[in-house]
Amino acid sequence: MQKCNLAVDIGASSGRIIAGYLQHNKLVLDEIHRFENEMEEKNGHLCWDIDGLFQEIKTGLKKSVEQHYQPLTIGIDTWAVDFVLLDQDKNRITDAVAYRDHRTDGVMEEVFQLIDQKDIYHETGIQFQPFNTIYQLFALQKEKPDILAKAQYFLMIPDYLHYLLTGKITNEYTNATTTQLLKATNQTWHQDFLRKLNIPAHIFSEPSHPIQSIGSLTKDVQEEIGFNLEVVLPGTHDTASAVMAVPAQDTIYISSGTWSLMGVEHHEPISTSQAFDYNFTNEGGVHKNIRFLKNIMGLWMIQEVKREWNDQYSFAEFVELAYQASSFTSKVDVNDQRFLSPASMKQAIQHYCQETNQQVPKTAGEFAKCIYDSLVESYHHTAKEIEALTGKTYDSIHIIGGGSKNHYMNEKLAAVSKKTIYTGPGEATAIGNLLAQMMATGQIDSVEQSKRLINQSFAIKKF
Ligand code: ADP
Ligand code: LRH
Repeated sequence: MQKCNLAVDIGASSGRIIAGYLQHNKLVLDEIHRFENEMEEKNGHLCWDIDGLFQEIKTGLKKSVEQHYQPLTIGIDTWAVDFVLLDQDKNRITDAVAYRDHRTDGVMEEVFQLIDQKDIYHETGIQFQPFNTIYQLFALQKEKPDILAKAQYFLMIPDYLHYLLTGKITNEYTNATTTQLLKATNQTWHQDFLRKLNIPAHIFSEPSHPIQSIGSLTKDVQEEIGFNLEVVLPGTHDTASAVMAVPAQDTIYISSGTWSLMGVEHHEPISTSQAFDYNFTNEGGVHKNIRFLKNIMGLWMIQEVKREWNDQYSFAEFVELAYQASSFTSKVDVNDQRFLSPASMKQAIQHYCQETNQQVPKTAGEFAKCIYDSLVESYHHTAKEIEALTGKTYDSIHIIGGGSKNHYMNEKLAAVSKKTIYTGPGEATAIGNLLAQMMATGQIDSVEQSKRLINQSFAIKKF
């Protein structure tokens, strides 16, 4: 039996359970289980199948033993901002509504009537996204005040999955920062904002920092899977775990998946008026550092086009089709809110091109090239904003996550940015999650050692 740590990494498009262990100064990964994740309509809202995700985690735990592993610890990370509420008996009283649901349409502006927008930014350092938890909670308060009145516990998605495993209530820090309800100065819940929005303060618990054990499995889970192990908090925000696995420190990174999260690691928040104008965020890092970055609409756009094409082409095939559509040059502003949750991504892109008097894409290759070129243009522009905001010039960009396999975009970004582009690892988020567990269990003792380990263990490509 090989001893290992288990990372559960669930992104908006898929989840995976990866076993990791150290061997000959290398981090070895083995994918135990992979499953789809998608939103579904439920009670009039777009929701995640949270019970289904928990089943997949238990399936992964059972498979790990069948595959001859002895897992010592497990930690879960997922996408940010979404949450559920529990009542006083710790029963779930809300669906896991997804951030692309339309319940937050126009809500951000209503909140600005109650709290000055600039105050929100200066106090929290978090960028404005219509789906931030603060706006989701306000939408819920308007739609179902009785539910908030009954609520006793606020749990973000990974907190809830950790609760189902252990029975322990935590509000993990890195993910809590994405609510836009934590004070940047002392990492406590913003009592004044909560009061102004009529959100009960008692549902939140003091944020727990990653790299610590939260307990072992409940009796029920132990009986079902047949063994016990410790649950260790990683950076439960997937992007926080991903940033831990950027192979270098003094570089711009792009965590490229459903979203493209582009930024730098910083020692303190930058919440100047220029950062406000450029809408940059200061999310909490695993080592209490700051993830200074911007959300860019990301590969969600090609995921949706792929789905509308009935999955006729794989992601790798879309990349090849983009090369073939070389004469197609139309581009869109990827951060236009129309692309956040459109009924049809293809139509949303076509309308944008029509409105801006550009050639309208029709073939799969034209759509792919339009999306990739537009994302690259946005990366190039964002790199300049990062340099202006930090007052530093960066020679390189590290691309991590599933999107780092898109060599069309990698080549294009190298050409337009004139920076060295490094790509990989593709499973950066799961790696960061594992590194946190290995730090908590004394297998790794410094950030430097973890960066060295990544470089020794994974092939990093250069463009
Ligand atoms: P998330 O965890 O945010 O759901 P991932 O990190 O798994 O996302 O990345 C998914 C994205 O990676 C897909 O949208 C796709 O565009 C890209 N991708 C995955 N495999 C390939 C491939 N073989 N070639 C090109 N792109 C790929
Ligand atoms: C990426 C991510 C991102 C958030 C978004 C909701 O998966 O966590 O950092 O902004 O999902």
